[in-house]
Amino acid sequence: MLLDNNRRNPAGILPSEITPQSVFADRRLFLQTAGLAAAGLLLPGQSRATQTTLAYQKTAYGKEETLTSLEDVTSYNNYYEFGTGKSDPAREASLFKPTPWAIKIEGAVKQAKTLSLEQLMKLAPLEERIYRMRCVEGWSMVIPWVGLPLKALIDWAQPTGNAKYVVFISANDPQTMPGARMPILDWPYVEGLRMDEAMQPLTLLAVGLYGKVLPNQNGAPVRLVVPWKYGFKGGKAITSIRFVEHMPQTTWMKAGPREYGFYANVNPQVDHPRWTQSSEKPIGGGLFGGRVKTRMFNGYDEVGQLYSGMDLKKYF
Ligand SMILES: Nc1nc2c(c(=O)[nH]1)N[C@H]1C(S)=C(S)[C@@H](COP(=O)(O)O)O[C@H]1N2
Ligand SMILES: [Mo]
Repeated sequence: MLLDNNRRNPAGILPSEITPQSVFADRRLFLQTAGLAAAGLLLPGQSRATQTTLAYQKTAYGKEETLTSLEDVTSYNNYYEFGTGKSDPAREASLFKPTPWAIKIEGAVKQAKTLSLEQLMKLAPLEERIYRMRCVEGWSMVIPWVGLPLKALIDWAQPTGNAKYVVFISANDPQTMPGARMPILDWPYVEGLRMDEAMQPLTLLAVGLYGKVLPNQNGAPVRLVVPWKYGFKGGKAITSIRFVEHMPQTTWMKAGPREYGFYANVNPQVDHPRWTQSSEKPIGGGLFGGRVKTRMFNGYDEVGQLYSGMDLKKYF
């Protein structure tokens, strides 16, 4: 049959391949878009982020710092639910749906309840805070977050006297998160803070960066930011906040108890078993692209009092 067709059509074009002009134009447009996406010019998951501008107040936090570029902040990520490669989240997170969103408040609270993203964003005025972030892997970025102090949510949640720690549970949606379909970590991603760390005014629930809502790869629609701790404390796409009496087992403690402690304070004197923590590489910057010295508590000295009397080599 194929031979017959070819005989009738010397150019070798099968009837099924003769496309009406309009369909062809559509397909060309699609291929163009796909090509741009493949070339990294259209960052998947950024359409919501690039369209939605937030209303927020500027603050003095970090205004002396040199910002990491938006391009680097949104294309070099750790988000294992979308794969373990740094460029995986920007490429793979476009199917993830950050709206509508609700956060469960549970555990040791006066009353368990749920709040929407919109309700959350009304608990306190949104602020821009420029924070230095340091990943335990030895790289850092300076990011202009938009968010509200976690303290505002905790005050609203009304924890009971039994609440000594706060647990943050990230989204676990294998349908839209290819990494979550694989046993890379013990899903869902779980992080935790001691109550006084959670109430510390620096601790932020971020809903945006660079003035716009969070791109999916950075933890849309809401993620934790704790600037004096290694990046892994900042759980992304938080679905539940649970108040508990005992120190929780977090995802990274389970994955490597010798490597990742509960506190995870940035501490240049406590090396990771496999590499130094005394210096870091600023992504996209630094003098001649080199490393800079890491500061205790990532330079946020005011948190030191939270740990007075604690042996920070033991409680790493
Ligand atoms: N749910 C979830 N949250 C996460 C991670 C993750 O894999 N899954 N990675 C953490 C790590 S190791 C870092 S360094 C930061 C990176 O945040 P960024 O990609 O917005 O810079 O997210 C943290 N939050
Ligand atoms: Mo990290």
